[in-house]
Amino acid sequence: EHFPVVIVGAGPAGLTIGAILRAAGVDCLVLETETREFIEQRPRAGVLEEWAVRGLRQRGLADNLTERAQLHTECEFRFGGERFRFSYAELTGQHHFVYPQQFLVTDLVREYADVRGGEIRFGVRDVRLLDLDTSVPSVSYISARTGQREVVRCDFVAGCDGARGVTRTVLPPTAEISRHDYGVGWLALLAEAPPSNDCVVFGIHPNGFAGHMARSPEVTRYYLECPPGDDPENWSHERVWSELQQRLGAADRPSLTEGRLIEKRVLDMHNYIVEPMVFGRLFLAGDAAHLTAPIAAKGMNLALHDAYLLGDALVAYLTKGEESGLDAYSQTCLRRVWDYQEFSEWLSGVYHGTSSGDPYRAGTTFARLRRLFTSPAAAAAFAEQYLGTAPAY
Ligand code: RFL
Repeated sequence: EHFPVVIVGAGPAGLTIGAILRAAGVDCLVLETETREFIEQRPRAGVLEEWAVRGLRQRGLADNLTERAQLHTECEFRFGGERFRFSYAELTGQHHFVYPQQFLVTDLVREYADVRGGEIRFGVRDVRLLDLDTSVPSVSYISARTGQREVVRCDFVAGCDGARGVTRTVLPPTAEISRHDYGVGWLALLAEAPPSNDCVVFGIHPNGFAGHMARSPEVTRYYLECPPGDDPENWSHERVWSELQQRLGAADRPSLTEGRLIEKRVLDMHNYIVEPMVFGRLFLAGDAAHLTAPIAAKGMNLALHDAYLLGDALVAYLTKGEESGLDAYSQTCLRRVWDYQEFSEWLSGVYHGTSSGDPYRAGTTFARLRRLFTSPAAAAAFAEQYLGTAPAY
């Protein structure tokens, strides 16, 4: 069996690449360890930048999103019992789209498989990559259907299997992996409760950071800074809501609307970046190549950025023999990755400075926050990075 491209992983990156290839008449196969039902319900990210949505629209992948996504124009910082509104749309004319990741994945699966006729093999196990440094690589896996190991030959492998995948593990020792550990954990929560504010809220509090992000009229995502490696069981319903009320409280606002917690997991906040994102005929995309802790809500956007570039570059090569897109792929992706990494680093300083127990870090945190609300230049710079700039190409 032979496919021009085998895509490992049916997340936003892999499915977008598949949809781009199918639209250009390039055949491909997607391999996914989970079931379709599982990936269509896995809640994660929710924030999409304008250029990322434009990219989906240009590729015919944003019909449902355009109808259902919420537009966000402001965010709010709360500290010292007060709240400070940051109206980024007013400053830049741009906004954020809020569209839960599982909705996007559902749309992409439908478009790739049901509309464009692409094949996905779900429930595969033990994916292995072979002969990547030749022009005839192959991928093997244990099939859910037959229980047997099956081998697919291909011209290219797209490694889109996320942070816990296997494609990154076959890189040679020459690949450089940079890591950064923020030294904090975030308790990621989903509450069956309507949002308690009309925009995203960042609580900067001596007890730790807290975040409030609408996901839908019925569900709200919350984050609570906690020690890395903390056990979610240490966080009872009562403790969670009491900390959220404290850390997100503002004197002139009613308390948060509480609800049942339907997700409660600790994320150890860390990042990694693989350079280059290419090894022979293997091209990594999305979290497989670079993990960005959800501090600045950038991960899904970066996954889409990679997917647009790799999808277009593979089409150009496989249909016209043009190599320039594939040659530039890693470098172009990494420029944006590092830019977003740097912003996450800056924002982490703001979120975690006052709870660090270090009065020096608390002092610089407040200086950053004051600057944001008193200096138009600082506000413009923040808005630009918070919203992400459109790619130049
Ligand atoms: P994904 O979405 O992880 O998809 C990878 C897919 O590969 C499958 N897989 C394999 N398939 C075959 N063989 C293997 N060996 C495999 N191993 C794994 C997996 O089952 C999965 O289906 O990666 P992709 O496509 O690169 O997309 C990246 C995004 O999912 C990720 O960056 C975001 O979710 C990060 N993120 C956020 N990003 C944002 O832009 N905005 C946010 O607000 C935001 N919030 C978040 C987040 C991530 C979170 N978690 C739990 C990691 C909030 C959370 C809580």
